[in-house]
Amino acid sequence: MAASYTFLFLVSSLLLASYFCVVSDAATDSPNIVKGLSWSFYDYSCPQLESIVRKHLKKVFNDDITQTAGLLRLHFHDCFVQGCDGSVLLDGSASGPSEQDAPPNLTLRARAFQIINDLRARIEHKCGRVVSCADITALAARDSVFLAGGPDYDIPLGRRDGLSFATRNATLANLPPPFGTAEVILTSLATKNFDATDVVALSGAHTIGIAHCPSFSSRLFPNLDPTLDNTFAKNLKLTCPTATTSNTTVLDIRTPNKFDNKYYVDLLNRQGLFTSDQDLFTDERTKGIVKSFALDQDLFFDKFVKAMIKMGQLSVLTGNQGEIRSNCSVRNNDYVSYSKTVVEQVVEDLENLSDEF
Ligand code: HEM
Ligand SMILES: *[C@@H]1O[C@H](CO)[C@@H](O)[C@H](O)[C@H]1NC(C)=O
Ligand SMILES: *[C@@H]1O[C@H](CO)[C@@H](O)[C@H](O)[C@H]1NC(C)=O
Ligand SMILES: *[C@@H]1O[C@H](CO)[C@@H](O)[C@H](O)[C@H]1NC(C)=O
Ligand SMILES: *[C@@H]1O[C@H](CO)[C@@H](O)[C@H](O)[C@H]1NC(C)=O
Ligand SMILES: CC(=O)N[C@H]1CO[C@H](CO)[C@@H](O)[C@@H]1O
Repeated sequence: MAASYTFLFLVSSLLLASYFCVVSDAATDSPNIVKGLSWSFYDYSCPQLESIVRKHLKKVFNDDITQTAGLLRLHFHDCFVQGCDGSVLLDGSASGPSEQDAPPNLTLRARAFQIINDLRARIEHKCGRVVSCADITALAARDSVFLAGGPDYDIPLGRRDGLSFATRNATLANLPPPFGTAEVILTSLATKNFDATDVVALSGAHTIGIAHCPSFSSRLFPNLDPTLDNTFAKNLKLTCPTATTSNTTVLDIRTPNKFDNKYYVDLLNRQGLFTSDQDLFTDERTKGIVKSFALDQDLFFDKFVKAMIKMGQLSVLTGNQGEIRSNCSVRNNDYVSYSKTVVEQVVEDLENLSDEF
């Protein structure tokens, strides 16, 4: 009897101790959370949210692992232009040109938008219209990182969907160009409060995904950028015989579909694809950080998670701001026959997917 009480006491002390460790870790390590967002936002209104998203994405990536990159980039573009408000998802049709139509968005994947809308239908079916498209996009990016082999981490939720498009000019002004030097990228991201470590860590997202020739052909034509590794440059010229070919190539030649620290190993070997990547290993302010991430994947993961949580809170709408969009592609006001269409769609989804739940 006494022994078992002692045992229970030990166990509960251990549990308490680990509880307090977690709490104090959270207090010291966690980034600040914007007012209105929370780690437990949908715990009551949609407790299945995170498992619905993860389960569906596992299936999607089983068929095509390259979709992780499209979803990760979508969240980046959403957040950098006018805040993480889901505005990047809006179709241009209803209210004039949208973020999707500005040049940097021409290469966002159509499939990524579909996946977000598929997730929205599944979530609405389970929980009603309580989860924003901006939060779904943030969760999809988080799960893309993890399911591609990267770190798993919590993100704060509670974003609301924006009512307006970003202008074409705002889109161009907020997304830095791939031909920018480290100076350009550092200056651009500093306006959003990202420091050199954040910049190098966020650029590590280029450990997955692809790019089209025009995004890096200024390094090949008219003259070869001398910082390019010779063999790497030769192969790029085979893929891109002219500056405007629409061919694509992978961003990380070592492990193109795996979320790891090989992107930094590429940079050490002068095999970064964009000037904005490679110059991080030239500029004295970022070179040491690149090296440290190439040598220590856990360090990269740790800094990446911190920077992503920061990015995911840029100019968010919360509380009663904005709306919870029913169709991620359209504002509720513009969605005239919304209730009928959604009900029909949800019923159809339910029938088709009943074995999934
Ligand atoms: C730091 C400045 C950045 C620049 C200049 C930049 C630029 C680009 C460009 C030009 C592409 C290729 C587009 C194409 O030709 O198809 C690309 C792809 C990509 N970017 Fe970035 N990016 C930056 C930061 C980020 C950040 C912060 C993330 C995410 C956290 C990110 C995630 C991605 C991903 C995953 C892809 C591959 C997309 C796909 O395969 O569909 N990028 N980026
Ligand atoms: C957008 O930018 C261009 C070039 O910088 C400028 O000429 C134009 O007036 C701007 N448009 C708006 C609506 O601000
Ligand atoms: C790239 O595109 C060109 C046409 O513009 C084509 O001839 C060539 O075979 C393509 N190269 C690769 C590697 O896909
Ligand atoms: C969402 O809106 C788009 C654009 O108007 C439309 O094509 C699509 O069918 C809508 N989706 C649903 C589920 O109604
Ligand atoms: C559901 O299944 C029917 C056929 O059973 C098909 O016509 C329809 O396109 C499917 N809908 C979705 C959303 O997959
Ligand atoms: C102008 C243009 O081509 N816009 C595209 C931006 O990206 C989305 C998703 O691929 C397309 O649906 C738009 O047509």
